[in-house]
Amino acid sequence: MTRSTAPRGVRSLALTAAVAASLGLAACGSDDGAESGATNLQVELTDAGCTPETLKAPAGKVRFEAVNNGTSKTTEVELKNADGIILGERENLTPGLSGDFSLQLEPGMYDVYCAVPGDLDRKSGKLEVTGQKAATKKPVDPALTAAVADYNAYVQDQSELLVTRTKRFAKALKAGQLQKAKDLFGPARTPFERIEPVAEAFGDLDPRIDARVNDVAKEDEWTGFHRIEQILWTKDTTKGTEEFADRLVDDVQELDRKIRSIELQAAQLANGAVTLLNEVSAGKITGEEDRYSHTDLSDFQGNLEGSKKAFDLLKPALVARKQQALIDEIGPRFADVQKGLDEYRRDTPLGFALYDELTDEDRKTFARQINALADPLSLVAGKVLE
Ligand SMILES: [Cu+2]
Repeated sequence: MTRSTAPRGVRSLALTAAVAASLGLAACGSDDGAESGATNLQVELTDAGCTPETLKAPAGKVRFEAVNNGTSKTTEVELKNADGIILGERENLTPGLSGDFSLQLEPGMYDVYCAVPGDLDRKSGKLEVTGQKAATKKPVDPALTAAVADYNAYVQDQSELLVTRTKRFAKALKAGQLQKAKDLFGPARTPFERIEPVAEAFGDLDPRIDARVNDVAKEDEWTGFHRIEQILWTKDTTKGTEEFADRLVDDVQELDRKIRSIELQAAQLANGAVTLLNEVSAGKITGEEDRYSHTDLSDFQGNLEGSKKAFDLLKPALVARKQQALIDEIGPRFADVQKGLDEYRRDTPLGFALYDELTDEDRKTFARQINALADPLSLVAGKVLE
């Protein structure tokens, strides 16, 4: 994966070192006072994973910071609950970068997984969150409960749309209608791209539906939209897609059922939107997602809509926390990215220009706009937990 620009979360090493020093030994359970009431946890990325390997924090608000002082063997950190669901993560932490996320943690054991994309064999570190579950629980803010409930409803609506459009796409594939199938490909993907901010909660359905060829260990395990895309555009036929079309319909239907029982957290909406935007500006910006069809811009549009939905739903909670200034900063930046995308709207089934029309300079402009948005957006999770 090439990176056109540095992901957000870049801070000077000097500052990181100063914070680490004030904590003594990048210790667990310390509070550097950067965010009121939060426990600050720091890990350093190493060749083998993260150090320290065990962390402890009291239940409540936790701010998690990861720093890479020079390893290329570990570039991302994920915090997972006992069910393996990713609650927060930072990616693309190449040497010299650090990144953080905040979330509210219940007592229990969590995994701190530090690796490079594609490495599935790393041993996880452990985070123990101590305290009494019911007794320490603060009353839940109704603004956050509403945000989560509304996002859940949004995710369900989009998932239903995904099933409908995927079935239509599969029907064209199985009827041998090549052009129709190509026309339906991008629009079928859009609902999935809209809910990608919380795709980590989909478990292995995410790769089954949306993996690129380089995301799978063996090519014969590769399924989903992009497997079909490759056949349609490189072989110019629907032949050979039938089996993948059936599996894709099964997988989006399974996702639709799973989504009904997914429990999201408010911080997950905000963190998920930021992670996704970082992924767009650092990875998808190269055109890697839809490398055969070049339908990337409609995916970006979906990613932007899903991220904006999360932000819009969190606004009342931000207002209640006197964060109008942050809202006023983020709002125009969403509009800037949207304006940039709107320039490529076309009157085609896809609704957008093909991505290979964009020059390197055009792509860099996009990446800059997206980073300018992701930067203030990354503060939202910490604020809503205050
Ligand atoms: Cu995707």
